[in-house]
Amino acid sequence: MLHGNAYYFLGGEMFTSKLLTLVMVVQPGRVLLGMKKRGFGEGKWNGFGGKVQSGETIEEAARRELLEESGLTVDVLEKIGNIKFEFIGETELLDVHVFRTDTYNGEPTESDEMRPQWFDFDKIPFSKMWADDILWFPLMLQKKKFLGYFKFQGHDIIIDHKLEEVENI
Ligand code: 6U4
Repeated sequence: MLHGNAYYFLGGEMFTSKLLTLVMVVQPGRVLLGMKKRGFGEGKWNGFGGKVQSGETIEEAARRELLEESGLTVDVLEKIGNIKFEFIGETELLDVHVFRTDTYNGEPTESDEMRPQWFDFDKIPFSKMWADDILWFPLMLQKKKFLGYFKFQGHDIIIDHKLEEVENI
């Protein structure tokens, strides 16, 4: 199924939404993150992902972005979360589809956009990550599925959020 950008009405205001992917590569006791070298989220450690292009499915986009940014391919990508982000003053919501994989092919390789590094679960650098990550990473690491909504003021402050574990996504 192909997906496009959607329109929402919230509190009488019209929002558009942009589809994005985020892939978390997990191994026993550690997770692969990338230091974002440019663009949205520059200077933060994050999973691998980006915008869904027209003509590709969300999962195809997730695989493409993972390969472009980390050099890895995967056999199984499990869909584990969906998070919507609102930024005060902006009418575009980010609709981020989160995947987890526990096996991968290749070696993590630095790209123009990302510098990959493994982090032990007890050394995840949350202070240098998006502020929402510390809230949903515990669910992701326990293989729980979740839906989230975060409202940001600027790029660092969360002023409202909802996060729920779900059975199916
Ligand atoms: P290009 O087209 O390369 O300039 P850019 O504007 O850098 O893209 P892109 O495509 O890398 O953005 O997408 C942003 C990535 O950041 C996606 O993988 C989604 C992820 N992301 C955005 N907000 C996030 C947040 N609050 N928490 C998080 N990941 C987030 O963990």
